[in-house]
Amino acid sequence: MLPVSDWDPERLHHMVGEQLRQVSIPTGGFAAHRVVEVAAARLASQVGRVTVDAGAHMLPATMLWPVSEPNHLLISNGLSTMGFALPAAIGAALVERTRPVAALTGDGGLLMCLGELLTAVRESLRIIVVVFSDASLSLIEIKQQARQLPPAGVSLGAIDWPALAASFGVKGWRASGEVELDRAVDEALACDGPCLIEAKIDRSNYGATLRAVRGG
Ligand SMILES: Cc1ncc(C[n+]2csc(CCOP(=O)(O)OP(=O)(O)O)c2C)c(N)n1
Ligand SMILES: [Mg+2]
Repeated sequence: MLPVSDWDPERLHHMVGEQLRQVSIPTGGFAAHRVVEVAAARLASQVGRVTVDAGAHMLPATMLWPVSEPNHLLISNGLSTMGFALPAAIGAALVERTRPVAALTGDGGLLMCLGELLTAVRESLRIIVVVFSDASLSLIEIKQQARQLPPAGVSLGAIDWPALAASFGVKGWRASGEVELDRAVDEALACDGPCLIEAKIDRSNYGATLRAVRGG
């Protein structure tokens, strides 16, 4: 029998609420936490597993995606390697083919492993890739800003993600707001192979989120 917990449920409830608030700082545009919430509202009950890459987007993604079963959110914890979400989603989709897998990834991380999309195509794996498109290695950019350094080596430049997906024979959508994302997710659920949704985000709250979560 487990010993009686000495955790204070009220304090715990307060702490969780505070952490959720820290990753949900509103912006004037389409913020990453809203991407997670809108995508999860439709997808969380439909997908077998969700995978998350490394970067600023992982803070709202891991905190806000509802997970009801052990091992259903996969992330490279500790080493936090980029380029993890898509290959991990391929593994998860091979293990369980009945339900789709959601892969939540930054644009930088996806670029590191994009060739794997061809593997997913070849194996007809139902993977819904959601790219947090901010044309930046945001987590590193924020750390540079925190040290009052000018941005260096963090800008990705423009990428037409739906066109890139199409060149792989993969269906793609661009969502710049909640209604577009909701519609794209709905259509993505009907795909019988991999597909890709570019969520064009406003990353202006990442600095405040990171300061709140990590204290600097
Ligand atoms: C293989 C690897 N290289 C470098 C890093 C260091 N790193 C952590 S987050 C990050 C930027 C991630 O950019 P992106 O994928 O666009 O996500 P964003 O931070 O913009 O959400 C980098 C370079 C890493 N974690 N893994
Ligand atoms: Mg990025």
